[in-house]
Amino acid sequence: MLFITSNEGKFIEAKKIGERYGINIEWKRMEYLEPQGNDLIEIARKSAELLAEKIKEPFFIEDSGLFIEALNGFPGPYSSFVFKTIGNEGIIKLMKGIKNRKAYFIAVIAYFDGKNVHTFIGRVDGEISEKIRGTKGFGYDPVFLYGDKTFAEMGDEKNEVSHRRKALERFFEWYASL
Ligand code: ITT
Repeated sequence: MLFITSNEGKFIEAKKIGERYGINIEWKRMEYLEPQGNDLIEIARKSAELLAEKIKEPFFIEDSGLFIEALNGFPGPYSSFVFKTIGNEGIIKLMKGIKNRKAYFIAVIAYFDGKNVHTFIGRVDGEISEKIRGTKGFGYDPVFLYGDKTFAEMGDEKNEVSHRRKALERFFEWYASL
């Protein structure tokens, strides 16, 4: 099963989750055009449809984002750009003094079966930490608290509960039922 992503962290996690389901995930490292929009499902679907014009074999992509309640869902669909520009330090600064620290990650998988695109979603709820904590994982993991640990302090335990795990689980269950 081909996973197209430029993000190594996403691939490493998906690979391990796939192993539990007996699905071998191969990495195609590639940047692709992501249309702008407010809806991750639509972005993922459109990105997969555009890619399908070039890649004829079945593949999947994953569009994910961090949604912070007190910031009305920011950075959401802009998570990749925000991470590259202001990063985790920027998130901590934006959240300084804010009491409501609730946040969630969403992952949307878009699978192209050679003909049609199918989407699967996963969500995990947590909070934005007061400080950057931990060194494992990638992206926003050091600022995302799940219980009393950040995802970057959890390591492989993250794979049990993450948005990616849930989206992939839905995808693999559907795939196994075909
Ligand atoms: P591709 O589009 O090539 O797959 P990307 O890194 O650009 O890679 P997205 O557009 O989906 O991916 O952007 C998601 C952003 O959210 C990106 O900055 C990630 O680092 C971050 N992110 C996604 N899942 C995460 C996770 O499990 N832990 C921490 N950060 C995550």
